[in-house]
Amino acid sequence: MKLPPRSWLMVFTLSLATPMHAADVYDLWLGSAPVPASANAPEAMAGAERFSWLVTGSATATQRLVRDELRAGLSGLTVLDAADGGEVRAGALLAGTPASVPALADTGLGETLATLGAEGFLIRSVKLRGREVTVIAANSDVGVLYGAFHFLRLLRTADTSARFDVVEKPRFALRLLNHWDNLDGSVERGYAGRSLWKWDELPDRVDPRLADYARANASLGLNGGVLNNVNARAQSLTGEYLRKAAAIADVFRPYGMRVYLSARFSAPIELGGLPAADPLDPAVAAWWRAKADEIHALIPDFGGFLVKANSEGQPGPLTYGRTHADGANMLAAALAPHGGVVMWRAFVYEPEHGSDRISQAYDALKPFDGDFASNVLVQVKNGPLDFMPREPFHPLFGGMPKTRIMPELQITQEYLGHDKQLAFLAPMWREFLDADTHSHGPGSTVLKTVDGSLGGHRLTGIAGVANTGSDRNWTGHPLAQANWYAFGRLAWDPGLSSRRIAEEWTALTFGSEPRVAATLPRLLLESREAVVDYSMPLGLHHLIWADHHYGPQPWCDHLPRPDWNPVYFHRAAVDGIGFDRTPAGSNAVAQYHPGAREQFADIAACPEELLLWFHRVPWDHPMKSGRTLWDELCLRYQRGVDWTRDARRSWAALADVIDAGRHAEIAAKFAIQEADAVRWRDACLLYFQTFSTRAFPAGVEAPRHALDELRSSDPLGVSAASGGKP
Ligand code: BDP
Repeated sequence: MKLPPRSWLMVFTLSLATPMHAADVYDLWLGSAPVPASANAPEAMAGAERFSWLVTGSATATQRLVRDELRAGLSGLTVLDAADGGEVRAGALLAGTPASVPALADTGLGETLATLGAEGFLIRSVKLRGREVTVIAANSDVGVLYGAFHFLRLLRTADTSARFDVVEKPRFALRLLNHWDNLDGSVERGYAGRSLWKWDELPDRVDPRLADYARANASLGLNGGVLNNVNARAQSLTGEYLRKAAAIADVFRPYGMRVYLSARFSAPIELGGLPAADPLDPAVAAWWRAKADEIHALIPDFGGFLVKANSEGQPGPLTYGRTHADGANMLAAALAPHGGVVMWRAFVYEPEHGSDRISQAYDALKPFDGDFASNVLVQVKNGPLDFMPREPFHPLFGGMPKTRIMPELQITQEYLGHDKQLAFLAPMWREFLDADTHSHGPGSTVLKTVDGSLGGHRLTGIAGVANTGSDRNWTGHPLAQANWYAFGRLAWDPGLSSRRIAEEWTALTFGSEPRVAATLPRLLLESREAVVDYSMPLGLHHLIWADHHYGPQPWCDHLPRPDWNPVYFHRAAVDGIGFDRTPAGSNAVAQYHPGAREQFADIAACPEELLLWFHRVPWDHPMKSGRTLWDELCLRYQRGVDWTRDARRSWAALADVIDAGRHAEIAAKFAIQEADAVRWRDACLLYFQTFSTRAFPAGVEAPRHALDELRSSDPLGVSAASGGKP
């Protein structure tokens, strides 16, 4: 019987609505049940199997991955190996390159393929030798793999009853996860267990989980990982550890993932016995050249080095009176013969500097615009301070037009509630990518300054500090998987909306049960702003508890460097609050291009979301709402708390449509989030009230805690070591 198209859609939807199936959090967004081969067929094909035959190659490991993913993702496929030359039948799915599936040569898609580069792909419904077929084609095996994952994602999340006409290629060349994993198995700022790599077992035993990790990344189009912490030890460059890294690279390779390493700048001293690590010393350069050769002999597709130099105690070229460019270029020269890159971090601020901390990276690097070698990318955090819940964009975006600038985002929630709070970060990253730098006049978004469209650079990249670890659910908080997903999707296509990402991830992870589909994306999309509200609203920043960075400590003033202390940043006093970064203050606004600069510097034009970042404001300053700053501040904190209660209620209402295990685990996290939000509100408002001396406005609840109690109890339940790094 021929069903009208709507019914097909219903069959499709129902078959995917498996709300109560015992989902395994380990499976991430890839765990959905196979899509029926006939699913979502266009009217013309209704009643027929839409995908009955898979014609693909099996000569390489990646080709076999493509075959296995499609076979597992679509039930009822008969696989024909292209090498056997099998005839093309109606309902065939052809997945390959023109080399691996020769029949593709007759599809007339060559011209489109020529525009896709090494990693892009197309998915098309075409007529081949008079028969309706679907084609997933690319110029490389990995491109086909990306296409296969995308195809399965579309079948699971979109109405694909029309013909396929998809052409995709990644906007960034390097799409990397930075792992801050230490060689002892701990993870700096990691909240999801231990390092996935299990260094001590390598290279003899490679945890099979690493293939699952690489697969998850490939499903998003991520193509590399930096294995070790930016606070690097030289030991990671010893032969022993390079062999371990090579074993990881072997697992990653079929998935298109390359291995990179953080390099300690002083390694020639520590490993090579040289007296110094001066980048202009020929002996130092020769040591790095030999090291690069050694690495490439073990890992032929080694990606390159990530370097944190002259920052927070790490060694670097400045120690020898040399510049950042000298250091980066020396390493770049060692890697260039092998096609490797250097990612030189811009997270530099010097203890002796004395200027506004947020200005220091720009001051340190801007003078060298144009001096970096062509295989160097300068890796810049999204904001000029340090991964706060909200920051303006870093002025180095658009500030060094002759340099390849690579954004560094933080997926792990160092300042946004670790593994305990929901903070879906796609909206934060969108806000950043869409911010207008004015570098080439209005409309010069951050994205355009880094994707090659304004600078003309072909070597582009984006990195995210990973939130993965050995926990079964990978990310600590099950909903934090959405941030790994969002980073990967945006690294491939930075034009995607946060909503689309949230909806996709929800459907892939939880199925398409309508109440889940209506509730969870909403909670995801609201969550980051809620975290801003209850922790650091209106441009406040770094009010975090020292060392572990969990919970509020706005009163903290005892750390050895002034610019590690919250009081340095909020500057609350009887006359007001905020950091004056206008020309009357630190003048950090001068680092922005005209257009952005005036907007930030003008208290009337500055977005209220960033008000206290750029301005010092009297408590009675009138806000756009008509309220005073003090009242507005109080109500923002309260609004954040209110959101956590709504989130708990909304989540509780899904108990009958989400499997019990995941539901309970996430409900428990939301309970913590509410308690934490109350703590943030009470701590910040009671403390700031000692300066403002104003009452809380109507609508703000009476505090649940006393200030003394909050000052003396560590929110993580461990004693905050004084004098440590914040
Ligand atoms: C800060 C972290 C610290 C990192 C540093 C960095 O607190 O653990 O080492 O950034 O990015 O956010 O180098």
